[in-house]
Amino acid sequence: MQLLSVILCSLLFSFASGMRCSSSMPVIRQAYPESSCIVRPFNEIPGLWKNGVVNLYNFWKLDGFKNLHRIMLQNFNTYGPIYREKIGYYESVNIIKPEDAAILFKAEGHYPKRLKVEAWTSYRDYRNRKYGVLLKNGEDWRSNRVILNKEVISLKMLENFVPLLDEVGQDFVARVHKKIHRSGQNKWTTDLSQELFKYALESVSSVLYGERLGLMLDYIDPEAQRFIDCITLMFKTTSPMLYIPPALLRNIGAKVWRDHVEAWDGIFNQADRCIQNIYRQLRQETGESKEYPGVLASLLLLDKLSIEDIKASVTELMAGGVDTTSITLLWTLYELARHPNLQEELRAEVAAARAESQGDMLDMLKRIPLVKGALKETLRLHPVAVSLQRYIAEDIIIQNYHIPAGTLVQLGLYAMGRDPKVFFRPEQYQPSRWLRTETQYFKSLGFGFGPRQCLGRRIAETEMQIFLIHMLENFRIEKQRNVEVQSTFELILLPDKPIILTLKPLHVSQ
Ligand code: HC9
Repeated sequence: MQLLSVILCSLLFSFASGMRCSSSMPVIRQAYPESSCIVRPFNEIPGLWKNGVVNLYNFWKLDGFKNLHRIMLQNFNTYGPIYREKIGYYESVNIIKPEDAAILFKAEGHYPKRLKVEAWTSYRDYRNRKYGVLLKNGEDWRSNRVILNKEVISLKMLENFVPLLDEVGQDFVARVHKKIHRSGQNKWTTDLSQELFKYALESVSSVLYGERLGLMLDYIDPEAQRFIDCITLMFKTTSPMLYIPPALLRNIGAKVWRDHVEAWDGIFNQADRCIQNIYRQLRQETGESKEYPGVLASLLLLDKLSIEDIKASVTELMAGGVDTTSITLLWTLYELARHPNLQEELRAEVAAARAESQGDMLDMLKRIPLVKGALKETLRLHPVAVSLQRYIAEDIIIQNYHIPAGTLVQLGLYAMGRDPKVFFRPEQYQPSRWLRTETQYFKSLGFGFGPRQCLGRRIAETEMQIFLIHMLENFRIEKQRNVEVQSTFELILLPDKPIILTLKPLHVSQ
């Protein structure tokens, strides 16, 4: 409480000077001449944006740090499909409609920029570490991103990634069978989150480094476990710093800043170890090997980015690939446990795909539209990111309001996913809704959009699809009755309580 008042006072002094985007008279673009008479100025957008400090206090009283997604939803209910807001030093215009998302992304310019997460840039500056593509902007971002795209997100790479990811998927299944066997009850009831963290880290590492960390074994490297814990802590400590400047927290020696630094230190130390290891091996290696060596070695051999740039982006991919995919898989298993008939339908699709592709995994992945729909459906109801944002590069008009270039505009992804005007019966988990192509226009945005979308997308999607294939082929997923789980915001959305699931083997013991 005392800390909060210190912060509020300092904020009052440092930010009383007002808004970041000064709104001069609206400059209406030539493209909208006939509507210019009804376009309303920026200052008339409804919402609470006049006093960031008061709003921060109210936000804090509502436990907003944890409830951001629910507060956004409520704001759309109060103000309609567009509202303006300022909390602490965080100022934005919020939108919810797919057609408005289309306008937003058309105005993102050549160098799309999302909200600057100052906690992350402050840490890099503080420790003198390079930004990777996650944090870079402008031409530096573009030139790095173009090279990384070819090695990380291009469809061509799937043939390299799939065998690596399939092996991890098979090992996960073997591990679950072992746990079931050990339980002596022919089933395993547990909170799978720790297991899924390990699965996700093992998967992303095998793609990045072409090597296994060994996390599917009984004894695991304590450093790898520490890495996992550091990522969770890093996300958790980021959210308050969205509203309160990290420089301020650092000056007053706040615990949240110290924890944040400790978390990133742990992440970078582990990633540095993995990277050094591959680097050393590459230098000792003689002759060409034909096998795919992983993203990191490919980038080093390609020799188009500096080693420091490669290290920064590879670390980001490694850190960004753990909680995000594992939580999405956990939600998916939870939904499958709640919908046994759907689970059977998916299982039938997977069995048919297996037969038709004669077990060739790359081919199989092209034959599972409903499984892919399930993942989209999970990201609709339980998105990792509550919102997508861009600082717009040009003036736009949304919902008849003029929004000047440079403004931070956010699409409320969580709110959109639950809006009955956008999705028919939004409360229902229905993967088949994604099989109809006409309904998809700017609605499936779980990985973002355009050139700034998630770089890890292809790895994440493939890793999750392969996981579901193996799980559906081997286990029936059940849950305890009557436990409703909701989301809580810790920079990414997480389940607010442990999800306890029961896995039962489909076939008599192996
Ligand atoms: C969180 O209001 C809510 O894989 C804020 C706006 C915001 C900005 C940046 C977003 C963040 C939200 C959610 C988490 C995101 C992040 C950008 C990248 C991160 C989407 C919506 C992903 C989960 C990345 C994390 C990478 C890692 C190395 C930290």
